Amino acid sequence: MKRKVTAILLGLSLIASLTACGSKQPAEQGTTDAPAATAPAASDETENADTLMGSDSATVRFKVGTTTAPEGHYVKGLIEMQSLLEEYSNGEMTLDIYPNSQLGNERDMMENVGMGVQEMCLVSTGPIPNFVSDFAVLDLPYLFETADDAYAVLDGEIGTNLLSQLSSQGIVGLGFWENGFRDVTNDTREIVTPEDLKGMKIRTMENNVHIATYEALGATATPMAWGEIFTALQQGTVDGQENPIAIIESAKVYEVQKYCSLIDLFYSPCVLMISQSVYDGLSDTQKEALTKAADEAKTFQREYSQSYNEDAIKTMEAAGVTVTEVDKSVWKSAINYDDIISKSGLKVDQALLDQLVK
Ligand code: EAX
Repeated sequence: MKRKVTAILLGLSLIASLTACGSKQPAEQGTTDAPAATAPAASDETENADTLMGSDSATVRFKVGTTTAPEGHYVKGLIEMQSLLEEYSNGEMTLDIYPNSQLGNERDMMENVGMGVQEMCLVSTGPIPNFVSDFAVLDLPYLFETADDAYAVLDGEIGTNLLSQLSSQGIVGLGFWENGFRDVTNDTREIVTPEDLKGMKIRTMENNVHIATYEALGATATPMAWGEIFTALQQGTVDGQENPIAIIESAKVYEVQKYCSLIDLFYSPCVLMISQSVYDGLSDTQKEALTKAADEAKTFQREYSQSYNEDAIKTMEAAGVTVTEVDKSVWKSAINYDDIISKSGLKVDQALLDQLVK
């Protein structure tokens, strides 16, 4: 049973009308141990609206949007954070989670969070350089060898500086969570080397570095928001798309794409964002609960994401998809940063790039 709950967020400028549901009992709050991240049986585990809405009794509620499927790694991390936030705020604060682009595409959600009309979102770095240009360096191909290398940079000085630049947009960055290494799917032929990409129309994110990279590899890059992609694949407007395995599997992209090549071209983080005006209205104790819950959920979400891939690949193979390991050194040798930087129009902060490449 759903019912409407109207929450006045801390008497601040933001008054949000929020939808909550009545299924979660207070007794469910306050889980002390963060469950260990385990590989999901993604296809038979469906999160329903009742799981996604926070406890009814919480009075400070944040709507958080993502474009991804309820079964995917973003939402699992947010569900974990919902439970931690309820615990650390003694039931006062919670998240209401809206997956599947219900609150709009990533660009729109960022804008809305910046304007304070939506409290939170979890978005990939895809649209972020359109707001804060320095983020684009994170999208360069083969920048990170391993996820651990990426975590070290994203949780360190470089990541912290990037997150703080979001304040220019009215946004507080609560941390880098994980989307993952991006692979490519298509329905035309097996892709083993960049040669096989030639002439293919590949959907990319609306991100100039990604577009320039695919163009440099000989594909025709077709940028579009995630929400439009399924129809584009079904109708053959594009031949393929690129995303981390966790997204490909949880959104069942494999049902319309026969080939998946593990090129790991970009490491894709995502950023948990909250509106600056909402954040500023919280008490120190509330901010502390929020930060603690976000940090712990980030660790959980990354572990979960890492554990997901192997099972997801098995699911795809069982569905008849040809999953191809590639020789990444061949792909790396086809990449030239100067070329990509000039084609993407990236105004690179050379010191930042040098620091990253080092
Ligand atoms: O943020 O647009 C994309 O391809 C993203 O990877 C997806 O929406 C998750």
